Amino acid sequence: MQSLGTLEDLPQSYRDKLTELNLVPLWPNMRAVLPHKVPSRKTQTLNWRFDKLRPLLIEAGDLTPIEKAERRVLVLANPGHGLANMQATPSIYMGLQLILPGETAPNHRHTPNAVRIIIEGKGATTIVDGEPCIMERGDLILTPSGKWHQHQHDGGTAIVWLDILDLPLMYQLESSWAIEGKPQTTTLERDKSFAEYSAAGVVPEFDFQRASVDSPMLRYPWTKTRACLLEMAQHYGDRPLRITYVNPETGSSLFPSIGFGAMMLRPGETLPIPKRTTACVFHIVEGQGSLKVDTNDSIHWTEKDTLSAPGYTEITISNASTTEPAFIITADEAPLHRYLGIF
Ligand code: 1HN
Repeated sequence: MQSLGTLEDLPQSYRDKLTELNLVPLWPNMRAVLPHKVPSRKTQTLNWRFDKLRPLLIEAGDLTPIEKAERRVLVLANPGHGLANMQATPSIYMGLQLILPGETAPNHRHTPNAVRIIIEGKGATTIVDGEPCIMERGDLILTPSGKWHQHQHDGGTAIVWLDILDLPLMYQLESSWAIEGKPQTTTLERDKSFAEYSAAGVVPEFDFQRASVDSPMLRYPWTKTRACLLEMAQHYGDRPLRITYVNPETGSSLFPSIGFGAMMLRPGETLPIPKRTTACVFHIVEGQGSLKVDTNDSIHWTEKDTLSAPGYTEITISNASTTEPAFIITADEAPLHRYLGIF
């Protein structure tokens, strides 16, 4: 590879004149923005262990009342991106949110798309544009770009969930903003959209929209996804057990930015995930095992943990149990990469 001229090769007086006119020579920076063969990646492989994190989240409940937080969240920040930038991957934000019994996280709407994956606790509801969505372990609750949402918790113990947003992307696009709203009144039946789309291949006749980029189904219950993976296992021999979450009307990803999926690892199974361009995150719903990225040391994971891994890597994920399956929810930037033609 040809080595290129550096900034220091240029006379200071010339560099000063460039700066004065807001100009930068490309050639000293060329290799940094366009490395040969493999892109540079800031995303580090890591595990935010739930057992370590949980006490700090519970402590946040004592330290900061909901009125002072709006959303009481500890952000899973990937140090590779700089902690203050609150990125798990280039375009994925993740955080663990705590709501105590009786609390309400007030109504608002914003440009970033969000999904919540429930980790523990029962009795909370997110109202999305008037529709109350029940929140149970492993469920995906969608609040697509622009939809009003508020959370309220009527259960007896703290509820904790994982928020996944395309916030870093929206922020980078200088398009991240929110509006606060008056508390919503419930205008639709509980889990209306889930009821309408609860049977694959069947859609409600009068509300069928076909073209929307947002999924019309707002709650994807874990019990259904888990049962589907177990059913697939009956038919799949030893092929990988993976599903993709889709908009039930269009078959496209839940959001244009982030794709969601789930996988089941059979007892003792090791699944190689072929090299792909996108960074990804893993949330462990059930089980324990390890994650290996390229030739790095394996990272151990267990139930409720959340992990990240950079793109352009070979990932191997293994179930350490020889008797129980493991279930994992994944999120990645594949929809965006496909749109850009780089996947
Ligand atoms: C947000 O609206 C929620 O609605 C959670 O629960 C986390 C992080 C950044 C920006 C908006 C929520 C968020 C957020």
